[in-house]
Amino acid sequence: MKTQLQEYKHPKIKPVWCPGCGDYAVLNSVQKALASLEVKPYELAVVSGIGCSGRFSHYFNSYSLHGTHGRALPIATGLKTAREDLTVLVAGGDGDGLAIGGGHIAHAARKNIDLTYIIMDNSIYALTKGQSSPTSHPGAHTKTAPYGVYEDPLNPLAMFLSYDVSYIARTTSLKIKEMEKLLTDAIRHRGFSIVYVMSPCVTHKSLTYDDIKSHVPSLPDEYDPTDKFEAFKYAYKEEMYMGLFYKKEKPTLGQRLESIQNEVTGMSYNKGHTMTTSQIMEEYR
Ligand SMILES: Cc1ncc(C[n+]2csc(CCOP(=O)(O)OP(=O)(O)O)c2C)c(N)n1
Ligand code: SF4
Ligand SMILES: [Mg+2]
Repeated sequence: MKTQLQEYKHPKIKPVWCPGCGDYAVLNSVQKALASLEVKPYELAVVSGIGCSGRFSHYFNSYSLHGTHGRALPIATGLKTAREDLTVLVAGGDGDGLAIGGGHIAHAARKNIDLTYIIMDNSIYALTKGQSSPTSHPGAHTKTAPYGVYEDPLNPLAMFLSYDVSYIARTTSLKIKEMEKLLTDAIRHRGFSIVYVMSPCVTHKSLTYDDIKSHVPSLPDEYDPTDKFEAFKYAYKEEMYMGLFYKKEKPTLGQRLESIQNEVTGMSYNKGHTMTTSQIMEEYR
């Protein structure tokens, strides 16, 4: 029987984000994407970092874990390796994922672990009341830069491309239909996918709905998401292009480990006998 949208929502824990926060639209779109893919709540695990966006995992009626700051990806990597059968989603903010946790993206990409990472970027550390993040706009006034942000911002898309993340999309809480479609596609993708969402914060106003409205063209129809050089070109454009930037098919971590396991367990060792892993281990006692 088809799972109803309501069944993904936690029966008791309701979102406590500020009214108008961009993260509501992300939560709703993720739950709609799961319903359209018919992922059952008991087949789903959601892991999140710390921040307003880090509350994401609370709101699911599924396996969920609110991890430590910046460590959602390694936690999810362990979980997915132990339970290949689960659909694993990872969620967090620009501070959690691009500052303290930024180093983990490269390694999730190298493994091509089959996870979907949803990054809600509001250009600020919102939960802790407005410190600069790696994507804060130069010159913006924040709690840690009262005279204006004095560092260059990261270009997250270029970073994901250089790590060869196998599915990279940028979208925004303002384009709900497009976000839902990209999330569905990313969850379906076999490998490490990132859906990078520009999600306004109405309280700290570091990224506002107006900022986004004036900047969000979609990638052109003729755009080829398998062309990495073209993807870099669009990642560096001043306008915030939205859509699927890059997609590549390559073996997932699960497939790589399975092929090693098959090779070892099927190994014919000296005497022409096929040996099990425990028999091979016995040889080393
Ligand atoms: C090790 C550690 N350092 C710092 C903090 C404090 N802290 C909590 S959330 C946060 C930033 C969150 O920013 P972001 O990931 O952008 O999430 P947002 O609140 O903007 O959604 C920080 C620095 C912490 N919880 N743990
Ligand atoms: S402070 Fe900003 S990011 Fe946090 S819940 Fe409120 S609007 Fe959302
Ligand atoms: Mg943030």
